[in-house]
Amino acid sequence: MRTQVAIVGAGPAGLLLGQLLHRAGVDTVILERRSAQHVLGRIRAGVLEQGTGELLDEAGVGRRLHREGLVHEGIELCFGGVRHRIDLRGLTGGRCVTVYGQTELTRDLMDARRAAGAPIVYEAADVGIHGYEGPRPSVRWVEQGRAREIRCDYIAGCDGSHGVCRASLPASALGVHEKLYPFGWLGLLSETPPVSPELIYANHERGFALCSMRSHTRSRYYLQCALDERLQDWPDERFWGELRLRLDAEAARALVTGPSIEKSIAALRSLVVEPMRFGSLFLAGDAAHTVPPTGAKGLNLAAGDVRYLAHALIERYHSGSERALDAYSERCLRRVWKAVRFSWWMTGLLHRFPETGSFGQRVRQAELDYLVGSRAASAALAENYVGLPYED
Ligand code: RFL
Ligand code: PHB
Repeated sequence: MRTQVAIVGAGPAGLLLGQLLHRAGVDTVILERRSAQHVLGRIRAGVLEQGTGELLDEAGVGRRLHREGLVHEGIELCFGGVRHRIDLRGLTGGRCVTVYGQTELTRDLMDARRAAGAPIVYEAADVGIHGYEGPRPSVRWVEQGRAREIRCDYIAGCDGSHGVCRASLPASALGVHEKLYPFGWLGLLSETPPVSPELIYANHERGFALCSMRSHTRSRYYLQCALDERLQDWPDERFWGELRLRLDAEAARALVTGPSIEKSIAALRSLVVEPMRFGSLFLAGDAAHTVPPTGAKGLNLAAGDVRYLAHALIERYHSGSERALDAYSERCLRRVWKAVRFSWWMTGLLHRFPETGSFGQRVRQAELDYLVGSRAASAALAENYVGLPYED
């Protein structure tokens, strides 16, 4: 078997890359370790930057996003028991974000790939990448007990933070920059109307809380929790009670509770590996970097990498030029580091860090106060939240 680009991983990065390349006449094969159902069952991101929406339009998969996605022109910061609105649209010259679940986006991309008849192998076991340093790259895997191999020109490592592509690289070739945070997020999804029309990011002495949503009837809430917290210790009533305590009085009163559909705990970390290219292997999305979810950047960064990679591969196949492929890693990393910085800053601003004591908490309060009182500081938050521009 042979293809032009072998894509490892069918999360949003792999599927979107496949779709952009397919529309430009570049052949791809996608290999995914899990089943399609498993991939669709993961509840993750919810906020798309405008630039991500534009890329989905370019990929021809933006129709349902525009029909069903909720355009948000602002977010709210809650501290000291009071909510303050950040006017995203007003502060960024008209830019907004759209609330549209990663699950929905993944479904749209899966449907598009099926409609295109482009190959995708689910439940591909023991995926291994070979020869990417030399002239004959290939990917091998096991499919229903049979060993398979595909030769290709390029390999796209879109296999997330626990994938095989990054793990296959020699440690000496990689620069790894990591920061772990001393807490996690406990998330709950429920079939209840959102507490407020816009997202609420709350800083409270009991810890951070976030009120998000998936639709007018489905809510997504998060609580900062200890790293050793166990799900079984968090029955729904305890979650709702704790959330109420961390919100302002009006939101606490308005909160509609109901049975959870999903509950999970995620540790928070920042990680970047450099470079993002090794010979004919290109890393994209969570395979190359992880950000804490506070700034809603993970999925959007994955889309940003894919945008640069797809355009570079299309240029290579259409004009023979490798210029954009050669610039890929540096170009991505410039944008990635800015989002890493923003996510780290938002995390520091809004969470409770017990080890920094009362001094740290008072400095955070002063910064929040400054932020909502200064147009310049609010604008800096807003322009990062809606997404920084691309280089081309
Ligand atoms: P994914 O989605 O992890 O997909 C990688 C795919 O590769 C497969 N795979 C393999 N396939 C073959 N062989 C192997 N050896 C393989 N190993 C792995 C996996 O099964 C999977 O299908 O990475 P991708 O495509 O780079 O997408 C990244 C995003 O999923 C991620 O950044 C976001 O979900 C992060 N994130 C958020 N991002 C946002 O932009 N906005 C948000 O509001 C937001 N909220 C969040 C989040 C992540 C969260 N968690 C769970 C950490 C909220 C949370 C709670
Ligand atoms: C979500 O809806 O899951 C979500 C929204 C905003 C974030 C993180 C997660 O910053």
